Amino acid sequence: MGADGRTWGSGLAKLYHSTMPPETTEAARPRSGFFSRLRDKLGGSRLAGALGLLPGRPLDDELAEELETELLLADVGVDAAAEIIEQLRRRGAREGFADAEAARSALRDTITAMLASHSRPLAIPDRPRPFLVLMVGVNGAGKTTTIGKLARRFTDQGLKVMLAAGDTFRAAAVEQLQVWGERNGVPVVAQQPGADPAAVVYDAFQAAQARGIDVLLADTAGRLQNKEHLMQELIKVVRVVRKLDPSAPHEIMLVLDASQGQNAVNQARQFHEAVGLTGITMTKLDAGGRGGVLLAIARQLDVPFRFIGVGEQAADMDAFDAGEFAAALLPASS
Ligand SMILES: Nc1nc2c(ncn2[C@@H]2O[C@H](COP(=O)(O)OP(=O)(O)OP(=O)(O)O)[C@@H](O)[C@H]2O)c(=O)[nH]1
Ligand SMILES: [Mg+2]
Repeated sequence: MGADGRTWGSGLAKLYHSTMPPETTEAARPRSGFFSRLRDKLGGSRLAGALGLLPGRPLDDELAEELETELLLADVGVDAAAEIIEQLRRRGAREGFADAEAARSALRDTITAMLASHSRPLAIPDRPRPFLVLMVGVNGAGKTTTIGKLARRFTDQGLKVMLAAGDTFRAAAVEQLQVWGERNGVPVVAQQPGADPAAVVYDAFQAAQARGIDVLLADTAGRLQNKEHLMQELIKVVRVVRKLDPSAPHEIMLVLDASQGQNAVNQARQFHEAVGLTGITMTKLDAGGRGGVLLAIARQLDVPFRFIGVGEQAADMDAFDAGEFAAALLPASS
């Protein structure tokens, strides 16, 4: 490991293991189609009520208000909802809607178009090495879990992965990361609790360079986006690691919890202002979150949407896809 870094013993990791959801194997839990599971979870039927009334009737104020309410319930936000309704109104005036399905399909198209330019997957290029992904986000958003999922994904792609325990703040954060390291068979660089996160990531980057690692995934402590000193800590991590590679971090990924609703917009804006995000991943779409907030974020920030998480297991994540996401928010048959 790095000069001052050390790998935590697996004993601690085993202890912590008891507080994490156990890993289920793929065989033990056959997956239905990923997006059909997401569709089930998102329960898009709530959006369908107003649309069912559209055929044979103009999108008048009364209907627009009903549709707006349904969009707001899906966390779409006031401005994005207004834009959607305006576009739907124009399309309705132009083409009419033959039936409820035509109206739904028009709404899906509108949502897809609003998200399409943000649908840019994270591809690890051949250079630079190591490719550093810095994970940021508020408390409990799913940063560490997403690192575990990404480690699995990149390992499956044949890439050499290493994890850096940049969360030196929360008790047991290192052990949680260590469990994910063990599950994926990848090394974890860590220091003692309370260590400077910038030093941890710096050392881990050097260790990754020395070991020919392809992708270094760096965890950070959860923070409130309005807590200035925590943001300063992140800014320092970025500044310090740039001494080793001026182009690093190569991805600064914000993890957002879908169940936080509109608050995610402020989080995205404030993290972007502090460190300059290059990607957003949304978690917990299986846990009551509607995910419509991505439409609000898409209007405000030009930051790609990378992945969506729908569970606690390593396989419960997929690349963001605008069309599939829109379809999940609004299924054809509801
Ligand atoms: N249902 C569900 N749970 C998730 C998902 N992603 C993460 N979790 C759970 O959410 C909780 C918090 O996840 P963590 O990965 O520890 O979040 P974090 O951002 O690292 O949290 P801090 O380290 O405290 O800042 C854990 O219980 C995870 O298992 C998801 O996509 N779906
Ligand atoms: Mg964490």
